[in-house]
Amino acid sequence: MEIIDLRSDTVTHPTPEMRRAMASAEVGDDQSGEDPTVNRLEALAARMVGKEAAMYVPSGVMGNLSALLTHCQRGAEVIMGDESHLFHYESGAGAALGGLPYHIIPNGRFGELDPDDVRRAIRPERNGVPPTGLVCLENTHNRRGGTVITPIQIRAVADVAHERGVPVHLDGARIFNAAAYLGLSVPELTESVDSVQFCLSKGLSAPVGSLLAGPADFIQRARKARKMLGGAMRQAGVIAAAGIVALERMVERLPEDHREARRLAERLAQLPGIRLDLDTVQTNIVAFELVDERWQPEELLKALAARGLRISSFGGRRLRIVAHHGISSEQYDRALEIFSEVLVGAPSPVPAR
Ligand code: TLP
Repeated sequence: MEIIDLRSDTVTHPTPEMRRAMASAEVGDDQSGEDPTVNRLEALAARMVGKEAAMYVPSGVMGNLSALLTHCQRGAEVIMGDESHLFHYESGAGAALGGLPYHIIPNGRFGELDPDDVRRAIRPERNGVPPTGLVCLENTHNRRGGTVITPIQIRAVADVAHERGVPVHLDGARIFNAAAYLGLSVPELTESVDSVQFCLSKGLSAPVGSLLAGPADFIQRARKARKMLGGAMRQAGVIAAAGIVALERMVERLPEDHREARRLAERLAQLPGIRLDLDTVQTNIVAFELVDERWQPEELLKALAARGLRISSFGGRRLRIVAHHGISSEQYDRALEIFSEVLVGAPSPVPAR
């Protein structure tokens, strides 16, 4: 049986061009700064996100954690959204390993933070009151359904934080998707934040890796955090080579994923038992709620999987589909058919493209 895996864009495989680049990559000891391919990737990444320098890390979690540890002193609070990936899916690492308590404020419908909430959350400097170390934003916003925040929204939060001397970190795991949606360059989305983490291993299809970017002195200090976390590598050029191909070749095609996600969402929204806010379908993620009480979400996932369709869950009745490079238009059509077979009991006509 053919498997259509829409759980995440992290399931993407390296392209043939990436594999060729990996096989012929020039390498050296990256811990001594001697891997020419890693150096090239870091320079390219920094330029593409409009920052002075960048550091290659094995994962998005390590990129975010390195940022938290570099920006903050032990005991400082990190302000973040209650629906953020940092809060839900990163093992509470900043708190567990860095002694950084999380100060949670509500995420808006599109993953935005209200600047007034941020202002109220930043602590006064007083004995006994925990200092505020950092404000974190996320773009695109995973649990909100791949939604995008604009440069104006980012700047409004950054201005409030900076007025109080607090830096801002952007979890931009899918920042290239956000830029594609808005028709802007990534630097326009990062200019008012102090650091940004983005992933090569999601929609961009590289097998491994993320980058943390920011001012040169910040990245120099972040390298110490990466080393402490065990994330400093040796001949990492072998994997960084795929990252270069990801940045040079895979960014332009992201709108294809956005179009397929939209097409899928519009059809899904018409099926019984599904509540889907089409306004939030902006990039490659489709988040929706299973409102048909006859279905338990786990049972639905099982019924879909039995027909070859894999999707993921946000917990509760909220489910997620992610469009990505590995899936053809015909497979999206088949995915819709499977949904229809399961929820309605009969195959739906293949939608017009
Ligand atoms: N997101 C993954 C996992 O949560 C399963 C996914 O499938 O969406 N920030 C954001 C916004 C992310 O979505 C992710 C990964 C990360 C950070 C962490 O990246 P990795 O998994 O490379 O450590």
